Amino acid sequence: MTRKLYIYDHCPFCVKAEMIFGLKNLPFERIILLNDDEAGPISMVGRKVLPILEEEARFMPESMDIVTHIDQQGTPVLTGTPNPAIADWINATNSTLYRLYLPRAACAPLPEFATTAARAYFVQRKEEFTGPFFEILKDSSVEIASLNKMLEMLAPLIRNPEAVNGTLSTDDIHLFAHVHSLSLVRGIQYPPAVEAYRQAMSRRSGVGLYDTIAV
Ligand SMILES: N[C@@H](CCC(=O)N[C@@H](CS)C(=O)NCC(=O)O)C(=O)O
Repeated sequence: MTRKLYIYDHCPFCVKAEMIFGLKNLPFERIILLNDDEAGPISMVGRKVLPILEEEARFMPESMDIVTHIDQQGTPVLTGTPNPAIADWINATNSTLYRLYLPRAACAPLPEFATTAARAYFVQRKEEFTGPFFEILKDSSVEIASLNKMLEMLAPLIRNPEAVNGTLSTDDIHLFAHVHSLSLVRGIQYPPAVEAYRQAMSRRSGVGLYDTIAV
């Protein structure tokens, strides 16, 4: 069976959906839509949202529904118990991360922004929430320092580079998607435990980091 996963490369929810295929070594067709393609997702699930999984002409939205569905094919891999401290850490860093991330994603050489119109669509919609991107990009030093401090607090929570709590769990899906977005921000300093985790999860999930295009 060929499964198709419709995604935007920059989208952390799409990263979650992609990860489970890599973690389970299951093949899939990776299809990146232009960010201003409204008709495509609407024709599949009735609203403009990605990721979407297409399986035997049926369409499934919602990243964690996709993760659960794919994990249930054969032997599940996400068998570990989540640690609430990981969700707390993600929540505590979420707004700072996405304030830094969105303007950088908007400049990045990603396929969903292959046309000027697609990039402009993203900028216009996201700036409604964040304010002008150019203002955010002028100086990120305070936010970067705060994230660097938070990463020092994440390090002791990582029990194993191969799985944050020792056994793969949904925490790995949420945490790696988060640090994947962070990899687009230049100047972030990763404590050794966090660096080992980023690299191991990138390898295991097949989702590459943005380090080489960080802004
Ligand atoms: N709850 C959804 C949220 C997905 C979501 O918000 N996706 C964003 C991209 S990161 C989206 O498609 N937003 C509409 C848009 O970009 O126009 C999930 O977990 O899959």
